Amino acid sequence: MLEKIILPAMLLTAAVAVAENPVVQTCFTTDPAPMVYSDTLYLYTGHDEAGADFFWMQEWRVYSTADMVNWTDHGSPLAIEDFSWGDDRAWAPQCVERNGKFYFYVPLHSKVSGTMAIGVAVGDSPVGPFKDALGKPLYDGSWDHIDPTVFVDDDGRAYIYWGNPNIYYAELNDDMISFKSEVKVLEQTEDSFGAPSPKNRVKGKKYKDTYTEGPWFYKRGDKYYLLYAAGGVPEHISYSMSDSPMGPWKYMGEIMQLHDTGSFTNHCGVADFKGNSYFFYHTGKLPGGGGFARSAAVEQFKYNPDGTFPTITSTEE
Ligand code: FUB
Repeated sequence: MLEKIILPAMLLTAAVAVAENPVVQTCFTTDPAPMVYSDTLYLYTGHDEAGADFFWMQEWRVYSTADMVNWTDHGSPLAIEDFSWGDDRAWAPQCVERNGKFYFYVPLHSKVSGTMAIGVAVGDSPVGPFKDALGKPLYDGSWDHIDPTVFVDDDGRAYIYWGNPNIYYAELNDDMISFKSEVKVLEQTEDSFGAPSPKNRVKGKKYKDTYTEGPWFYKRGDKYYLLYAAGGVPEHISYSMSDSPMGPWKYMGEIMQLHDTGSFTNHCGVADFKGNSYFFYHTGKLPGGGGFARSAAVEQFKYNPDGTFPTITSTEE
């Protein structure tokens, strides 16, 4: 039986929802990835351990809410030990639904390559249990292979992006666990991402921005969005937009500027839920928190009339 816990996440006053951050106050929760399914918002996170000196992370966690006020802790339905070929670094996840199955994409350290790899687990429920779908990595062989983000388009075609500091992308097959297209490295330019691809960046040159990691890919209306952590260390959140799922992309600017979040990384996920838009990210603001002890936070926001993002500021309310 799942234990229902009330986390002090949101206070409702009249018709206005006010965030109380961090969302989860019972443990450290990183790299928040929201998924809306059947009237519920599920939040998939990583899990930093208190006192860690690096991102030595062992499990992913799931929370859910029907009202952005009361949150249920579903524990950890997926961990490093569920991947026979992995050994640590349970980094930024995303779960997506297709035809009643739930596909949980994760980066983890691969014993096969000795670098990072993308894995995918599958389950029949948004809260698991999940099982390694392939028994091997979906994509392996470089430290670049982190932070997968997947979106199933209105026409049923599915796409995946990931990477640090290069951006990789491909179309997935209908089975969601194999590639339909070849995997390509996206050529970054100043117009598309604020700076050229890492290999073409001139040392010491100041660019508008620099893609770093943590892409979050989705469509809203007829526009495609790629949000990402940018600027190296410390990170802010920026975004690009496109009229098509595989680009070309246009750099649009910063969403969450650099400010004192107590964490040198940031990592975003966005969802529309029950008529409101929410921007999830992480901070080091839970007591005892910091760069390796991060916590999911959320801000409600409104898109500009043309679909662009307003500037979003981190709050502790
Ligand atoms: O949580 C581990 C890593 O830190 C993630 O994969 C990155 O996006 C950064 O948040």
